[in-house]
Amino acid sequence: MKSFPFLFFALLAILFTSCSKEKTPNMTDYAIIPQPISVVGTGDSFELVENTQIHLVGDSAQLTQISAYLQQLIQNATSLDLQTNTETEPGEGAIVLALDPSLSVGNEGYQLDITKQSIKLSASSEAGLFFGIQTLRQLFPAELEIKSQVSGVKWRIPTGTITDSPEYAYRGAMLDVARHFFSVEDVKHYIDLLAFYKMNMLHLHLSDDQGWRIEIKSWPNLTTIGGSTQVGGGKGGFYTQEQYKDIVAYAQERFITIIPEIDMPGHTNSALASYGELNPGITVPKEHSVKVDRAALGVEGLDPLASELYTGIVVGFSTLATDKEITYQFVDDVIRELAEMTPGPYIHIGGDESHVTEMKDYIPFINRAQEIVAKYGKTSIGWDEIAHATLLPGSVAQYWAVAENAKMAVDQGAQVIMSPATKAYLDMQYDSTTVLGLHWAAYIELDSAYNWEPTAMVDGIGKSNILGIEAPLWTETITNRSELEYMVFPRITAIAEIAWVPKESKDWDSYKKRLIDHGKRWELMGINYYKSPLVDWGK
Ligand code: TNX
Repeated sequence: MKSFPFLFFALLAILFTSCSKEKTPNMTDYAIIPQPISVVGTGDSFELVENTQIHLVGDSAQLTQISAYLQQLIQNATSLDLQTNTETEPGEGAIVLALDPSLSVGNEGYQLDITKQSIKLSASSEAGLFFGIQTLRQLFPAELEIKSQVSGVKWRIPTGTITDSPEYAYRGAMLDVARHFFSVEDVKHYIDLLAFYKMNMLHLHLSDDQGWRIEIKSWPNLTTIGGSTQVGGGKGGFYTQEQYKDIVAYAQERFITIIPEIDMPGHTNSALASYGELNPGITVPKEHSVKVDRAALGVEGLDPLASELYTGIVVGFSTLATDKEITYQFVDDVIRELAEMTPGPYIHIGGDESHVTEMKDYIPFINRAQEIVAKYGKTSIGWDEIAHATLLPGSVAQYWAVAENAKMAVDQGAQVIMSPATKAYLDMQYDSTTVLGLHWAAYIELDSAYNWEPTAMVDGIGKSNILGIEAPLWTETITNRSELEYMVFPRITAIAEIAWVPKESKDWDSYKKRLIDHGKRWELMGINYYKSPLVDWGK
């Protein structure tokens, strides 16, 4: 009986440690997408409370803006109104955002040190801090994503250290606002979702046969006529220059660069319907052609060669008149106005599927378009077909369909953006039962969207030739925000992980598990996502 008290206490101790073990958060179990390079947990937790402060270290106007972003994010759900300070030493319980140029975490990398007493996020650039905040956000309970006050949640995160930086500099998505128009609010919503996954490029496909979506002051019919409809014959729409600048600024605050695309010389019917001078004489496919209602649109003096508007989805029937000088005046004006309101380095000139432009006309056209882009201080991106032309130094080819084109671009010294239609196209159906989308390239289930390797797509194109990855969403069949979300989620997170994580660290099983938590977050955010049967989403 003498050993009884000992046994009793030993049992109690075992019980205690096993219980507290269950409660101990382990940072490595948290579902972060994209998976950070290094996560080391220390088994405790930090809790946000009333007097937690945000402490800024470093001198940068953007730092204040980043801190306001974090403050707002936290306030939405927690209703904690965290104060920001720069003067004093960080007190107990502070969130420190430190800009430290000497930190060697790469241009967009960050380090996150969380202890029981404080959170310290450091980076050598503002972008790094912003991406670190996205990681921090994913460590909080999913309810943080609710935009209104939540009660009964302890705002705790696990302690430990995360060191992280991206594999590719270009991590992008494309939204086709030409086939169906999307409002400024919809685009901003998409920008917010991309930011959550550390994407840093949004390519806007601003013109196509069915619609012209950006105001060009020197060619006003482009929007009054060219912007007046869309696939299926809806009323279409366009962004005024003010609205476009507003989108650009919104994206900039989220460290996302807007890349505007004017697709040329094919995919231009909306321009040809607006200005007959640009039309070499093409007519639109009879089915889905719509007469321009000049009286209703208030346009006069339309050139007799102007084509009709087009609301179908056939591709490849249109071309600009590549032999007319006015065409180059048009391209010059459009690029000039676009460049003036685009702070990012790139302008996308399209160049795809110009099936009715002869190669002998296509090549000089692309050469001249690139020169015009360069004249206004920007770098050209074009779909892989542009490799037939002489690429200017720095021009980028976007691989979507033809491997030989991508290889030709690389042989000219260009870098490539990887957007293989069979893997990265978000408009491809998940399987044969998917109602939205197309399947000309492939059915792309989640595993297919995740399990591909950019450096293994084209013989002779390796890591150093690849600027990054982009997932395009073409919108022939996508008409609104909810449909957009359904095609984008969850596949965009697979693309984000491919773009951020080195290939050795990619892990389908781990990704699939982490998605379960993200599914919960999407539900709280009100996102309509595809519940892939490959993921155990839970109830
Ligand atoms: C091909 S991808 C196109 C687009 C279509 C898309 C539909 C590319 C450069 N051209 O015009 O919208 O397929 O998936």
